[in-house]
Amino acid sequence: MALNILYRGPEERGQYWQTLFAQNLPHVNWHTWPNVADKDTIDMLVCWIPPREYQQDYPNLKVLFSVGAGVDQLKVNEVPEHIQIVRMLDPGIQQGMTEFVSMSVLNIHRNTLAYVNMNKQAQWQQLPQKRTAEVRVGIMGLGNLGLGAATGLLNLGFKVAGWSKTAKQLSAVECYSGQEQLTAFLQQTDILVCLLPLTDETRGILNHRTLSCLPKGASVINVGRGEHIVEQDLVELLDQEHLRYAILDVFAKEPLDIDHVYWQHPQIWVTPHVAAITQNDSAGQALLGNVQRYLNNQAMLGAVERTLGY
Ligand code: NDP
Ligand code: OXD
Repeated sequence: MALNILYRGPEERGQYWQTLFAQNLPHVNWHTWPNVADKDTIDMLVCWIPPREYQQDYPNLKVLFSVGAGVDQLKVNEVPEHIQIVRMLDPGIQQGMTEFVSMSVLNIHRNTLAYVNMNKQAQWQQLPQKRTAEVRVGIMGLGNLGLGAATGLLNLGFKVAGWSKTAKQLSAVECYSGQEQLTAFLQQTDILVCLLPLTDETRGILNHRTLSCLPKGASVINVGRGEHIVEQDLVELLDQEHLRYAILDVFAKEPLDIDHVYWQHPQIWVTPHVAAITQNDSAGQALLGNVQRYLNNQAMLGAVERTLGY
């Protein structure tokens, strides 16, 4: 029986992937939401946010593919057990994230925000400059993206530590794991990078208590999800100058409201969820590879562990 894939997302990406599948797996039928003649035939759904009634509308759905690395937007807990959830392991996303984290850490390290503010007032002032080897970057989340970012930062000469759920041993990265080592990890971090998935365990993990464990003058980069941070606590610690800067790419509500306090805050730099964009070519290959694995009865790469939520 033919395999039927339903795609929901930007038109250009859909056309690119449809062509890729037609060239490589011509017996697979590609449909673009909402144009489906027989909804009962759909086996796989590829999307960022699924259509509202997808579980009822596509009763024979077997796989839900996220077009992004994260899956929290799919509401993992609400997806029935018989539907497998697979996230996107796109080398293009990893490369983009390594670039964004390196850029953000360097901007904090080289005082870019301070110089931009001083520029506006024609103020000539040289700020003290440390060497990268004196700066400790701590990455929360040592998964696909955290490991890529760690490599990029090590290449720039930063001291790198990481925190994950399970214990790891990595050369050149000081590894911490579990709740019991979170405080020790934070206490030795000058620039904190959040690259965690959003789960019940990680929601609100950056709050007054945890952010206060960072040394005075530390900075925060959030490229995980907005809900990892308790916004009011972050702003309070920036205002009190316990924290120096925050570079924020993700927000609890996106787009960020026009009157949100973050926009005008002199110590905050906002970017509109652009740290790592899914790349049509490399992500298309990743999707194609997974569909081929599925057809060969092999395990797909990036399959989500239900009990963990990522
Ligand atoms: P992975 O699943 O590969 O890695 C997740 C990491 O987080 C793992 O190291 C895991 O630990 C750790 N982790 C999970 N839960 C906990 C916990 N409770 N305590 C400690 N560590 C924990 O994910 P990726 O690296 O691919 O992606 C991470 C996130 O980045 C995505 O979920 C998404 O939210 C975000 N993202 C943001 C983008 C942007 O543009 N801003 C783009 C792409 C992704 P362990 O290794 O022990 O399992
Ligand atoms: C992703 C994202 O998860 O863009 O890929 O945030």
